[in-house]
Amino acid sequence: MALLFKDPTKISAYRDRRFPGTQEEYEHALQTSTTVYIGNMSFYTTEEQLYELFSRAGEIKKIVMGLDKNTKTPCGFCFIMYYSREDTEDSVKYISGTILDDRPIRVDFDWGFQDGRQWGRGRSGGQVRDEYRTDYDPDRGGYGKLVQKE
Ligand code: GTA
Repeated sequence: MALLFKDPTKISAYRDRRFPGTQEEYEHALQTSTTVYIGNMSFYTTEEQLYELFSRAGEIKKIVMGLDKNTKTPCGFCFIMYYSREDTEDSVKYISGTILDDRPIRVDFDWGFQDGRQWGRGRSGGQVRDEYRTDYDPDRGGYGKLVQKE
């Protein structure tokens, strides 16, 4: 099972600019951590819905909702911590791409949750990617924040 993810460069396309370590340490964390990041969520998806869906891969230790740092309301992502690495890998393999609240969600390996990571890093409070969007997405606050300012 774990062999499938042996090459850490293939494990995730995302790089957290705020990871406090070397590239080698980052890759090691991705290979061993029991945390996944969920992206492309509706702002209206609840923790209960996440528990129901993600428990299919294994027992969940904790869910941390991603929040807009200004409004303190959900802004379309979360972190899910499992107890076992095998369940973490199953979550990425089998749940990524499935539909939740009419949206294909993305499940990505994560280096591990730390306090502070639950906040959107965009200048307007939400996720960085919602600053740059040019489409209209009613489940994620309408137009991207930069378009709204025009
Ligand atoms: N494991 O894919 C992910 C992931 N994402 C997208 C966010 N997080 C993720 N974790 C994993 N996998 O804790 C985590 C972050 C943080 C929390 C919120 O979620 O580690 P964020 O989405 O608000 O900000 O994070 P993040 O991740 O730092 O932004 P991103 O998307 O990588 O953007 C980085 C840079 O690219 C920025 O400098 C930005 O200016 C630029 N950028 C991003 N999108 C665009 C765009 N469409 N056009 C131009 N520039 C862009």
